[in-house]
Amino acid sequence: MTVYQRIVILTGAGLSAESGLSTFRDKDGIWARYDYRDVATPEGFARNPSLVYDFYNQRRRDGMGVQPNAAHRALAKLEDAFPGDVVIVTQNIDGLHEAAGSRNLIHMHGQMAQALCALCNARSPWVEDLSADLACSACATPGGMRPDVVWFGEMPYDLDRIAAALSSCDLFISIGTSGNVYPAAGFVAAARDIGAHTVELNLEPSEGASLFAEHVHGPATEVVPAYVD
Ligand code: BJW
Repeated sequence: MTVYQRIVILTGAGLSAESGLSTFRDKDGIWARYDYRDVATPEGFARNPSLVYDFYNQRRRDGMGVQPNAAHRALAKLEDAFPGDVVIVTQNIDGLHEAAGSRNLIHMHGQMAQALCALCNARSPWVEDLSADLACSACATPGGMRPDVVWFGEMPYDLDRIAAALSSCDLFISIGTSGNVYPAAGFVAAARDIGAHTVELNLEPSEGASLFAEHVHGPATEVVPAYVD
C-alpha cells in the first residue's frame, strides 16, 4: 500500500450488507420488492409522492440502530494511517462511513438523513412526517420538499470533485457495487486510463469485472480489512 500516493475508493450497497442493510440487485434486494420507476425517478415522485416518502421513511427506519461493520472501520483506519490522500466516493445514502470515522467522503447519490427543497435547494434534516405540503423553512414555500437522494435521470453530486480525484489517483478500489449504475460504473475506466492500479473487492464478479486489474471476491467484512490493513 505504501507505494501509492492517492487512493480513490468507490463503495456500494454490498459494503453495508453485513451491517444489515439491503442491497438493490441481489435476489432479495430492494428492486425485487419495489419498481425503481415508482420510487427512484423524478417521474415516480411526481406521480405518487406519498409512496416515495413511505419508501424512504422505511429505509430510514431500517437504518436506525445499524452500526458500521469491520469493512467501514478498516476504510476509516486506512484514511487515518495512510500518508497520502484517501477519498471515499460512496453511492450509499446511509451514514455508516461517517459513523466509522471516515472524513474525506463524497455522497454522490445523496443522504437519506437529509431533505432537499427542490424550489430553493436548501437542505434540512429529514423529518418523518415529510410530505408534499410541508413548507421548506428556507423559502417558506410549500410543496418542494423531497428526499436528498439522486434518482435515475438526475445528475449525481460532486462529479467535478470526483473527476479531479480520479484524474490524479494511482489506486482505485471498488467495493460492494454491482457496476450496473452509471456514471459510478465508469469510474474504473477513468482510473485505468490514467494508469492507476484498479482493484475490485466484491462478493462476486461485478458487471465491469473485466476492467479491473485485480479482484478479491468475498464478503466485505473479510476482504476489505485483509486488503487495506
Ligand atoms: C457484497 C456483499 C457483501 C452483496 N460483501 N459485496 C451511461 C452513462 C451515464 C448514465 C447512464 C448510462 N446508461 C444509463 C445511464 C442512466 C442511469 C443508469 O446508470 N442506468 C443503468 C440502470 C443502466 N444513471 C443515472 O440516471 C444517474 N444519473 C446520470 O447518469 O446523470 C447523467 C450523467 C451522464 C453522464 C455523466 C454523468 C451524469 C443517476 C443514478 C442514480 C442511482 N440512484 C439509486 C437510488 C437512489 C439512492 C437510494 O435510494 O439509495 O442509487 S439506484 C441504486 O443503485 C442506488 C445505488 O447507489 C445504485 C448502485 O447500486 P449498488 O450500490 O451497486 O448496489 P447493487 O445492489 O447493485 O450491488 C451490490 C453489490 O454488492 C453486488 O455486486 C453484490 O454481489 C455485492 N455484495 N453483499 C461484498 N457482504
